[in-house]
Amino acid sequence: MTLTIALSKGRIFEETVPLLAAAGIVPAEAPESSRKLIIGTNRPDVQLVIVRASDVPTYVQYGAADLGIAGRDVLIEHGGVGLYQPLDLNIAKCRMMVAVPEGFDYEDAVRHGARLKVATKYPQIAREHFAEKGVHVDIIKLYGSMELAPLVGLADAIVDLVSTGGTLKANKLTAVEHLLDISSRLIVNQAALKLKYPTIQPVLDAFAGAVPA
Ligand code: PRT
Ligand code: MG
Repeated sequence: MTLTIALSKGRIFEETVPLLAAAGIVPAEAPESSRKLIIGTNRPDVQLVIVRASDVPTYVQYGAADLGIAGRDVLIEHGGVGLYQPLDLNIAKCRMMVAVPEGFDYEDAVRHGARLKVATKYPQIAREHFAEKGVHVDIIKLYGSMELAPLVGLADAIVDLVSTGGTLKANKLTAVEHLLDISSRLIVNQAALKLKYPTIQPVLDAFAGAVPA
C-alpha cells in the first residue's frame, strides 16, 4: 500500500525534511529544483505530492493524500473537516497579527467605533477576531502581499502572518494586535488512518519523537 504525503514547497518542505528523515524517508529530489509534482523517496511505498500550502488540507480531506503538513492558519480557514490532527510539529512558526500603517491610531479608531477596512488572506480568522471585539469591519480578501493594501488605500489594516517583522518594517507598518500563535501540524485522512494503520502509525511515532523543542 502506497503512502502519499502532501507538502508545500518552501519553508514547510525545508523544515519537514528532518522529520521525514527520522521516519526513514528521504525525498529523491528537491521540489524547488524539480518541476515534478509527485516526488519519490528512498522508500518504494512512500511518495510526496507538492501542492500549494492552502491546498494541503483539501488533498488530505478527500484522501488524495494520506498525510499532510499544514499551518494552523491554513487549517482554521479550511475548517478541518475529515482531518485528524494528531501532532503539532512546532515548525514554520509565526504569529497572526493585526497591522496598520505607522502613525495610524488603531486603539483610538476602535474606541470611537470606526468601521475598518481589513485586507487579509484569512477572512474566517479576521471576521471572528473583530466580531469578538465588537469592531465593525469590511473584510477584503486577498491572496498575497497584504502589506501593500494599506499603502495604496485599499485597507486601513491587515491581518497577516509575521515572523521576523522585517516585511512590516520595510513597508512602514506596525503590529497592533496578536491574534494567534501559528505552527504547522501533521494532518491525517481519517479513513486512511484506519486502512493504512500499520504503515501510518510508525511514521506518526517517528515524527512525534523528532519534533523540535
Ligand atoms: O506562497 P503561497 O501563496 O503558495 O502560499 P503560502 O504563502 O501560504 O505558503 P508559504 O510556504 O509561504 O507558507 C506556508 C506556511 O508557513 C503558512 O501557512 C504559515 O503557517 C507558515 N509561515 C511561517 C509563514 C510565515 N512564517 C511567514 N512569515 N507564512 C507566511 N509568512 C509571510 C507573511 O505572510 C508575510 O508576508 O512572510 C511575511 C512576513 O515575514 P517576516 O519575516 O518579514 O515577518
Ligand atoms: Mg508564501
